[in-house]
Amino acid sequence: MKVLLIAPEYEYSQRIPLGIAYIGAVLKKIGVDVEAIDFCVEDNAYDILDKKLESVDFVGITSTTPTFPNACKIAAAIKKNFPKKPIVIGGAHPSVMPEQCLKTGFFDIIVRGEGEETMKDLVLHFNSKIELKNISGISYIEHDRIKHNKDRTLIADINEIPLPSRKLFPVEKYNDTLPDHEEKATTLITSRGCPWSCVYCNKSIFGKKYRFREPDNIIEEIKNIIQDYNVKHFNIMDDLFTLNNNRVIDFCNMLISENIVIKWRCVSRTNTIDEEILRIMKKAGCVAISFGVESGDKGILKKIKKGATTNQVRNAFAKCRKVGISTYAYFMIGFPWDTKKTIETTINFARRISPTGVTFYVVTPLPGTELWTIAEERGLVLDDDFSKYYYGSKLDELPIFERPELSKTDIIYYRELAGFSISLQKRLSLRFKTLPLFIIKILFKISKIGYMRVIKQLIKGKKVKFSIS
Ligand code: B12
Ligand code: SF4
Repeated sequence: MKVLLIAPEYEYSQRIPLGIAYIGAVLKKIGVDVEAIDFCVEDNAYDILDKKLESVDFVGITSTTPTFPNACKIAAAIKKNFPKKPIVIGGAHPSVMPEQCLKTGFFDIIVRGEGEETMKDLVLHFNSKIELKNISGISYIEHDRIKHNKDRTLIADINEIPLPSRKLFPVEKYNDTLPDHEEKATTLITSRGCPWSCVYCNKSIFGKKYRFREPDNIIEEIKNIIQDYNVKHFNIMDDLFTLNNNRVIDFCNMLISENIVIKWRCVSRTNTIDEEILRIMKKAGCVAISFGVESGDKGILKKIKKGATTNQVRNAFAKCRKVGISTYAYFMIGFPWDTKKTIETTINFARRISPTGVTFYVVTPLPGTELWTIAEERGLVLDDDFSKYYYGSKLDELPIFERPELSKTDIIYYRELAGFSISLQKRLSLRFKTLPLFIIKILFKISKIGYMRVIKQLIKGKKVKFSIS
C-alpha cells in the first residue's frame, strides 16, 4: 500500500508540517510506503503531484482554517484526473467542520482529532480488513447521509508515537530560524494539550489534558536531527512547554549533562515560569521565549479567559530580561469587547513591558473556538473566505469582521499605529518608552507612511479570493 501525504500552500510557512510527519512515521512503521509533498516549499508542486498520484492508493491532506481553500484546490485537481482516488483530510479545520468539508464533495473521509491511530485503521480499511463504521474519529458519507463515528480517545502515552518522519520533506528548503538568528532551525513538539480555555483557541485536536514526552524521548529526536541535518537550533512550538516544571528541569539538566550544545526557543505562559527555571533554561540553551499576551487591558484579559494578569505578564518579561532570555510578545487587536480605549491600553502596555519583539495580530474568530460561538451569538458577520483567517498576518487583508464601535479601518489603523509606536520606541532610547501615545499618534500622522499603508491595505483587501463558504 502507498499513501501520499500533502500540506497545502501557506505563503508564510517556514516550518515542516509535523502533523503529517507524525502520520508518515506511523504509516512507515506498519510497512506502508509513504510519500509527501509540502506545497509551501515546492515550486512545481502540482507537477510533482501529477507524477506521484498514479501509484498511490489514497491521499491524506492536512488543513487548518486558512489553508482549507488551498486544500480544496489540491483535492479538486486530484479528483479531476483521478475521480476514484480516495482523499482523506485531517487537521484543526476539518476536525471542527467535518460536515462542511464533506459537502464540498472533494473529500471522502474526514479524520477528526489526533490522527495516528485513526490513520492506521484507515490503512486496514483500504486493505479491506475493517469497515468504516468501525473506525472511531472519522466522518464520511454513506448512502447520501453524513456519518460521524464516535470520537477517538487520545493516545495514552505519547512517548510511544514514533518520532516524526522529517525524511519525507526537503528539510533544507525550510527557512525556519530562531528569532534574531540566521542559522537554520527546525520545529519540535514535546507535549500535547493545554489545560487553559482561551476563547480564541481551537482545542479540537489535543484538548485540555496535558500529555508530555519524557526528556530522553525529546533528546533522542534532537540527537537524530543534529546527526541527520546538522541543525542545532530548535523552535519548541508546544502550546505550553513550561507547564510541568520537573519535566523542564530534567530536560535542561539532561542537555547540560550530555553536553548537547543547542539553542532553542519555546512558547510559554507568563504564569508558569519563575526565575529559577529561567536560569536553568538559559544554561541549557534557551535563547528566547514567546508569550501570547493578547491584551494589556484587565477587563479584556478576563473576557478572553486568558487566566493571566497584567502583573504576571510584567513580572515574566522582567524576569526574562534579568536572566538574559529574549522575549517575544503576541498581542491581538479587535476582540468583540475591545474599544479604541482598550486597544490604546494594549499598545501602551506592549511598550511598557519592553519585549525584544512584538507582533500585533487581528482578532479572528476561528471555527471551533468559543470566540466563533460568541461572534455567531452576537450576530457579527464574518467573512466567508477562509483564506483570510490569518489573524491579519497578511498585511494586505482586512479584518474578517467589524462592529459599529470598531470598524475594519479602525483596526487596521491601530495595528499600524501599534507597529509604528514600537519601532519608534526601539529607535529612541529606553528613556522615551513612556512617550505619550497622543504624541506618537501625531508623529504617525505626520510620517504619512503609516497612513499610506492603511489606505493600501484597504484597497488590496477588497480583492476576492477562491472562497468556500
Ligand atoms: C506550529 C504551529 C504553527 C506553525 C506552522 C507549522 C506547520 N508547518 O505546520 C506556524 C507558526 C507557521 C503557524 C501558523 C499559523 N497557525 Co498555527 N499552530 C502551530 C501549533 C502550535 C503546532 C502545530 C503542530 O505541529 N502540531 C503538532 C501536530 C502533531 O499536530 P497537528 O498538526 O494538529 O496534526 C495532528 C492532527 O491534527 C491530525 N492530522 C493533521 N493533519 C492530518 C492529515 C491527515 C491525512 C490525517 C489522517 C490526520 C491529520 O493528526 C496529527 C497527529 O495527531 C498549533 C497548535 C497545536 N497544538 O497543534 C497551531 C495551530 C495549528 N495554528 C493555528 C493558527 C490559527 C495558525 C495561523 C492562522 C496563525 C496566524 N498567525 O496567521 C497560521 C496559519 C498557518 C497554516 N499553515 O495554516 C490554529 C489552527 C486553528 C484552525 N481552526 O485552523 C492552531 C490549532 C492553534 C490553536 N490552538 O488555535 N502555526
Ligand atoms: S494557553 Fe495557548 S494553547 Fe492554552 S488555551 Fe490559551 S491559547 Fe490555547
